[in-house]
Amino acid sequence: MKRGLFSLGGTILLTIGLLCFIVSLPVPTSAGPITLSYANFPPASTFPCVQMEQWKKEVESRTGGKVKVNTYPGGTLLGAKNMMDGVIAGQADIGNLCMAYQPGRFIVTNATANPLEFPNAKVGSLVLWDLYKKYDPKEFGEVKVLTMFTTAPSNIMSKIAIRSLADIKGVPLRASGGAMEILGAWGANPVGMPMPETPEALQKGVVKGLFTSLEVMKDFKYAELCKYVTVTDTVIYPFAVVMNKKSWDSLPADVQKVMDDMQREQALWTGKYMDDHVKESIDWSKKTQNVEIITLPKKEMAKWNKLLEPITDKWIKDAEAKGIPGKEIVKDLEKWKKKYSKEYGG
Ligand code: DTR
Repeated sequence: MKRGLFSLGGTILLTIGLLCFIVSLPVPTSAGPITLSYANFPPASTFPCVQMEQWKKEVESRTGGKVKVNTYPGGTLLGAKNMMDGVIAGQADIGNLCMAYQPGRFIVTNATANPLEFPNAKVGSLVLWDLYKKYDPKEFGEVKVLTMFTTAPSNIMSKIAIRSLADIKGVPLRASGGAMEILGAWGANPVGMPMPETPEALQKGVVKGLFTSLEVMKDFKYAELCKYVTVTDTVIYPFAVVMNKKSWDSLPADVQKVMDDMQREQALWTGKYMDDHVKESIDWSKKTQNVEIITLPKKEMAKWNKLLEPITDKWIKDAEAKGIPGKEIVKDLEKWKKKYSKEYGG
């Protein structure tokens, strides 16, 4: 009897012990992948969103599915003007912004929006990345920068034929940031607005054209309204992809390494995509939309370029007045432009 009770007691204790042990075991969390939200302002078909989907594909693949990126094109999560502050506030983990929309806030990186005759987006993007890496501008201090890239050089797309400075005089044309200064120097009437607002402004006749890279003739179907392109190959627009600092700090080291290893690679990938896509867009515009490509005679082009000379000097003066080494920065941009033009075409 005693032995029976004793073994019963032992069994109960054992059972309790076992239960306690089981309860103390950590609950296997079906945590699944780390999920990140990525906001973008223009429509899904445009180059900043093509880059976003490429980055998503690469990160998900290179992390072996440890990370899942949910993308929000077309301003569905954050728009062109509140992208940076939205990411800083954590409304999105990641966001793509165009620094040209806030020239007073992003002074250093908008140095690339001076008329420095960058030959294409590959060279522009690699130069922008070197600029960011060397000067580490404080305006990006509250975020983690994942990559930067630029557009291809800008040209005039218009409803009316512009063949001379006389033709462009007083014509309302859409642009942003440094490109506004250039239109003003040529005597046009620059009208500033982010890209997504441009289709309506063209439809309503608020503007008679726009001044940016030519892939938009296809991606935004501007070729249906603008039957003329005046080739100037002038200013590029700088972009950045930024991440909320807390979101970045919460990532495992191996995931951070994957993203860091893609920074410069993505700058070049996007430059290549942009340059190739501009060629496709021009061909499509000429063949299917009967667009006329106007090349200015050398003498005429020289007159246009002459008017732009004061712009970079003014940018340097304004930057130096704010304690930013404007002169040194422009010297570096010219040096890096020369270096990358050798490899990526001038
Ligand atoms: N920031 C630009 C540059 C630009 C060129 N192509 C696209 C496509 C989608 C958004 C922006 C851009 C501009 O506003 O012109």
